[in-house]
Amino acid sequence: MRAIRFYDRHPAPASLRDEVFQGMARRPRAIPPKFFYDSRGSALFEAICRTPEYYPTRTEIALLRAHAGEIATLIGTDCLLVELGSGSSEKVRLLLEALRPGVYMPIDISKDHLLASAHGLAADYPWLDVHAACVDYSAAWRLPYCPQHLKKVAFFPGSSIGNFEPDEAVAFLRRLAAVVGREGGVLIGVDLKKDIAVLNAAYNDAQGVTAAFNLNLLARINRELGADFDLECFGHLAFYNETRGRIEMHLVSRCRQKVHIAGAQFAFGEGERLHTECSYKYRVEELHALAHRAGLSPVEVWIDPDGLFSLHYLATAR
Ligand code: AVJ
Repeated sequence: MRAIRFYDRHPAPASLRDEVFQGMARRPRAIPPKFFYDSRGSALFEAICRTPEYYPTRTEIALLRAHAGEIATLIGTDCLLVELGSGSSEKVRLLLEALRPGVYMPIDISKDHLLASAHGLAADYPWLDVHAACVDYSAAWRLPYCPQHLKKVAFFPGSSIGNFEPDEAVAFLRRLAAVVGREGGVLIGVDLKKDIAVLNAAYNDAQGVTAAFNLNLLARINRELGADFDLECFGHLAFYNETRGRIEMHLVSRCRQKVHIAGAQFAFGEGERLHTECSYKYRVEELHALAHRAGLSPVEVWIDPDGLFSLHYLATAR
């Protein structure tokens, strides 16, 4: 087995405090969803992916399984495969086996999670060169290692593109296009618009795993910033906003209360919301429009038989 390379570009620990304070000053209050993913949050997200209501993960895995051969034909072997937000490694394993890339570069904000999965993959695929990078890709970023001779392909699974506002998604895709360069590609999983009851159920699972995931954000702030959020005094709220074409998640204050974070005091009214996530859903044509604005051309799209989820291959200009 080869040693993996690791690049630590993690934002200083101050960024959680800064972004929480900024978000608490906003009306309505909001905290970016990237802070869900401490080690407890990453584990809870994996548990969400196993709930019967949360269809995206298993549907995307089935798409990758069914079309790995076609994807490999489009991309070819020996590329530099960048994976953004490398969550559970099940999806990328299917891709690695079909593509046999020269270099695999997982990028994630959650350092422990990233290292654990990078080591697991390096152990299972002795032929694979693994360069892992701890990066916040919601801000400006570059490849920490960039061999000129390899075709570069970015894999962005899980419909994480949905966390961005549409204009931000275009800016993010434009940056991805620059990262993969000429003749590069982007393989991206995107959740589709569909029956509202199916969408609402996916973010309100009966076991309450999504609620625990949402509330863990407050637990994390308690742990890392010495705050005193009482988790009993906030409720999970998730619903599909049809006008905006997105799922919204919020934490709702159950009563009037005061919370202390790193020495500062914040009052919450009863029913006051803290917005924690948007998850946009896109029809194929809508995603194509975003891609065009970002300088990417749609090459292929795969959709499951129930029309739940899409997997797009986009290419930069030759
Ligand atoms: C990882 C952002 C794609 O939006 O479906 C799952 C996160 N939040 N359940 C999503 C999430 C609540 C997920 N993404």
